[in-house]
Amino acid sequence: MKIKIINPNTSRSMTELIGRCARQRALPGTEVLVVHPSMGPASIESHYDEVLAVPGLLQEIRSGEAQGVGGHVIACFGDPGLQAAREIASGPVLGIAESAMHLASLVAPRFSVVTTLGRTVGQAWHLAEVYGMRRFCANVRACEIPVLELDRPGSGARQRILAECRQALREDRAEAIVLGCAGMADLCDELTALLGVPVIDGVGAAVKLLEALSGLGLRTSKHGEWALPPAKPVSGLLADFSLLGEPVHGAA
Ligand code: 5HY
Repeated sequence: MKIKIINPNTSRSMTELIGRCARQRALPGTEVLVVHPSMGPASIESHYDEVLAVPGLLQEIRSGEAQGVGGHVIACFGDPGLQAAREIASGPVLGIAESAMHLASLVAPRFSVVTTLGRTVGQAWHLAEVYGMRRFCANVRACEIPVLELDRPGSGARQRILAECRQALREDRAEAIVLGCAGMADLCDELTALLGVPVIDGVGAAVKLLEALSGLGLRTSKHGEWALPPAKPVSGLLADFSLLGEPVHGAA
């Protein structure tokens, strides 16, 4: 199968890190495309950033559909634009937060999320609520590390994330850790070995879930809420996003 992973921010270094981690997890027969939009914020650390990232993300979903990809991953822990992406895609679309939380709930009764900035903690709690994961989510912790500092040499990010994970196991009674940023994906195996508990990275989780869905022949239901949106004129800067004249999925 061919999957397309979209880093919704526009930082090439993060896209490359996401690509390396995704390809490590993918089966030999899975072709992995990894992209970021040509427009949007360099990192996503606020509601404003998330909204600005969605148009470029949806452009990549539409081009992925034209490329005939079997599924998409939105590789940002806020799962920006996930529902809209599902409306315009025919294959499955997975967000890394939803994917990581669900897999964590299968291997531990309680997990803590360790993420970047404190201002994004509320969104992670909101997603846990929306995904029905509140009863598994012991806590959401922030390391106060800006997203683009994660892979800067000398930032001390790895040590701060490890310390926050250890506190989660001690203080939250967490029995697994969910990494709350796509930029932490490369720390997953090391943290698993150091902490001795399951550490779930959403990039790898989403890749394996897409492979599972593909193996079961499961695609996004077009029966109701996630059917293609009603076509209508769209004006101004977003005019190209009008679906007027768009082929209907599965139409003959
Ligand atoms: C992410 N931001 O995974 C989120 C993490 C966050 O640019 N990629 C980003 O802090 O919400």
